[in-house]
Amino acid sequence: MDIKQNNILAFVFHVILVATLINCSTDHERKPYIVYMGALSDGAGISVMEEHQGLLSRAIGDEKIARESRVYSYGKSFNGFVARLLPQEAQRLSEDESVVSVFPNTRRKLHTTRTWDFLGMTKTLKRRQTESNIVVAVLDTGIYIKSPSFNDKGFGPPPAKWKGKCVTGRNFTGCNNKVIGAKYYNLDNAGDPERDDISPADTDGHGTHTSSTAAGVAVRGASLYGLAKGTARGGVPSARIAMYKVCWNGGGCSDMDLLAAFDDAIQDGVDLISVSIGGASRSFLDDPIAIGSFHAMKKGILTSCSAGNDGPYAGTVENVAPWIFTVAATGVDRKFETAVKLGNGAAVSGISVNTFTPRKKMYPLTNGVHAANATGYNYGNVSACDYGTLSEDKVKGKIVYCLGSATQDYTIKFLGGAGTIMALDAPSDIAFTTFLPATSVVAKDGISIDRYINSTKNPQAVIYKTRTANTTAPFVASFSSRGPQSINLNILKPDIAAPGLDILAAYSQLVSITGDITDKRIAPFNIISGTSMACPHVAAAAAYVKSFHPDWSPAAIKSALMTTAIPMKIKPEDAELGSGSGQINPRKAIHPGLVYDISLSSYLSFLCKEGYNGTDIGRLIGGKNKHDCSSFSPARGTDGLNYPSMHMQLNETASRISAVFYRTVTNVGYGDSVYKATVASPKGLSVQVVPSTLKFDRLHKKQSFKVVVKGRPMKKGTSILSALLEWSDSKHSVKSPILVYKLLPLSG
Ligand SMILES: *[C@@H]1O[C@H](CO)[C@@H](O)[C@H](O)[C@H]1NC(C)=O
Ligand SMILES: *[C@@H]1O[C@H](CO)[C@@H](O)[C@H](O)[C@H]1NC(C)=O
Ligand SMILES: *[C@@H]1O[C@H](CO)[C@@H](O)[C@H](O)[C@H]1NC(C)=O
Ligand SMILES: *[C@@H]1O[C@H](CO)[C@@H](O)[C@H](O)[C@H]1NC(C)=O
Ligand SMILES: *[C@@H]1O[C@H](CO)[C@@H](O)[C@H](O)[C@H]1NC(C)=O
Ligand SMILES: *[C@@H]1O[C@H](CO)[C@@H](O)[C@H](O)[C@H]1NC(C)=O
Ligand SMILES: CC(=O)N[C@H]1CO[C@H](CO)[C@@H](O)[C@@H]1O
Repeated sequence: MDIKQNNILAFVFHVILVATLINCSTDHERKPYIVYMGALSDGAGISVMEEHQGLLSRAIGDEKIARESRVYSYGKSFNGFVARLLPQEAQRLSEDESVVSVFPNTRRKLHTTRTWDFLGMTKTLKRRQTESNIVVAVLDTGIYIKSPSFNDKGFGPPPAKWKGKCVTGRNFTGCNNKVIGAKYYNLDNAGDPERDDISPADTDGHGTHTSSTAAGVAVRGASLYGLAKGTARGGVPSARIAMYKVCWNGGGCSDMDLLAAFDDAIQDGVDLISVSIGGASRSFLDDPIAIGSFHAMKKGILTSCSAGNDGPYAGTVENVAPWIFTVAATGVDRKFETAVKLGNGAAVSGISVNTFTPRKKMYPLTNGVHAANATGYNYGNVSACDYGTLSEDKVKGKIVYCLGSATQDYTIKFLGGAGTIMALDAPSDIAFTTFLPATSVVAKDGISIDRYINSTKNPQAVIYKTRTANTTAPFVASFSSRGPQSINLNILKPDIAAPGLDILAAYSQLVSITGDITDKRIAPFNIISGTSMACPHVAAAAAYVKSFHPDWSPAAIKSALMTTAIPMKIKPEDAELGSGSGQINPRKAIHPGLVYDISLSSYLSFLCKEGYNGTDIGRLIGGKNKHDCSSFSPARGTDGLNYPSMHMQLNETASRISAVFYRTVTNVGYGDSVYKATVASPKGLSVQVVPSTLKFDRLHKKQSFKVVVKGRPMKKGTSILSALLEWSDSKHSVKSPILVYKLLPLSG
């Protein structure tokens, strides 16, 4: 979901989340739980459904109730089911040796044209024919297939490997050769027919936007009412799209629906999965996105996920499993400026997406204090123009100046105002689409406007239509969630960054551009912001790499994009906790030189090292043989994984810095080559690479090295030390950030 809607909906979703997590012993109501059983067992003689029914009967102790309580069986790509259970039944199931985890179903939230040129992927870029065999799965709010971005002119039939389906329904009459698959999941009845189409149709706009960002065809002259005019185009315009609708208007995105979509997508033959959805981080075996993407990875499918919109605060990153590509959002070199002129001739500039052209030269101007409703409720903040504090009479036809929020435009429109100027407490980089002529200004400019209002009898102002302007980029968007992560402390997340601020892409015409029913603006393209918008950029970049290297593993594709990313102009308080390895550079990523690959068994060793139950880990691969942690070679080093970035978290009491990272790189550049390591490290951090030269005499040869990081206790008040390792053969530059993070002691 884009940022603004997020603010409103987040509360609702959090309430649901808390309610389902409370283990209420007096509650005898059955609730949906997900029972996850790992990989499919091969040919044990009974069907998956019978197996589930048997398990349920034993746990519940009543065959009839057991039959009624089963909601859904997964069994295409992994094993598991959903059932309505009492807490003690869920407990009994979790103790069964065939079960990996049991967790209550929760609901999660949804988290341009120019962006691809900005990323160096121009229209004339070299592309492979194979791009049209690539299928990008998008788990989202559905799709508006009539959008010009999904025109299938010139596309042949779906690739032969495609096994997916196309479901029709209200406002969705079928697929085409661009959007080759479309399904919806409503196991939890999260879809309300009063608010959404129970079909793959997109009544929100989000899914249409993310899908077209990944793989929309080029549409010339795309804009939002003339704003951001240019050619709208996905990153891999020849690739196919498969939509799996798992998010519902007003109902959020249910865990059980997400898992069902993964179960299908993996089997359907997709190449990449893009998931712009998140929720609080959890242990991997209780997290549907971590589970689904793990089974996708096993089948060679990389999953790209949004990092979340809870920045700029530290520790907010979501979707952190090491096999997920976790994406932060950046701003591009374009901003949306909305100018204001005051009656005294002064000009002020703010940001917003204001599609309205003024009809008059000037409008009367007022502020919340002057427009207060004397007889109204006496709660609420008048200067912030809170709902219920203003007088309709004093607002009608006027531009109202309000403090502190970028969301009062709705209130002012509701009261019949002519516009709003909002002064933000903290600077923000997001331009929101406004309900009426409106802009957000910085506090300092706000004070000068307020002073002018107080200084004259008839204050006046006019708000102009938004114009685009150049700005310096890239930078991490303020809302983009930051690390460090809390699940595996020594894997750096987010992994990578891509544009997610003010992105123009296709939109659903079943909804207005603000989502509000009183808004009559229906448009084929819209400008929205979020890590949701960044995620499909990375899915597309990964698809692009895959079209050149169809045999590369998900980890190799991820490595190629991470080690060739452009390190970002970073704020010292964030460092790579904001941007990961940097902004994607897809053109470079098709020739990375070296890759850090990760095999399935390395992931399993890593999970063993992280303390997950060995029997459960064995279940993730299935098969006849019993596996447990002793079957996998033990993970070595501080992080225990061949990750393309290096990270170490210290707790408050840790004194010295001491870490060893073991790494193996595979030569994918030239047969004969010599790579030398260089390290840029800050004062107080010693980084040694052993050996510091790697010689390769053929392609695909692997070489190992270790990185020894040492340092004295960090200076008081310092929490981040960030270094950069670069392997170079003079033609390739293979970069890995090394980040040491120390929790600052709680003050007081
Ligand atoms: C002021 O508030 C009262 C109470 O909510 C409301 O009935 C009245 O219509 C408001 N007056 C104006 C002019 O908006
Ligand atoms: C009203 O809101 C503004 C902006 O958030 C804030 O600066 C001010 O302190 C608030 N006033 C009151 C009385 O809460
Ligand atoms: C303008 O007047 C209002 C109401 O008297 C007051 O709250 C506000 O602080 C004044 N603004 C400035 C910038 O002086
Ligand atoms: C903005 O950038 C574009 C592309 O780099 C350039 O052509 C244009 O002249 C710039 N505009 C301004 C106002 O600097
Ligand atoms: C893992 O869980 C199983 C079943 O819950 C238990 O029997 C076993 O002892 C556990 N293994 C380890 C290594 O903790
Ligand atoms: C902090 O880390 C040190 C070294 O890893 C460990 O011995 C200690 O128990 C940890 N302290 C806390 C509070 O976790
Ligand atoms: C834009 C559009 O076609 N909307 C239709 C969606 O479906 C409902 C119910 O069938 C119709 O009433 C709308 O016209």
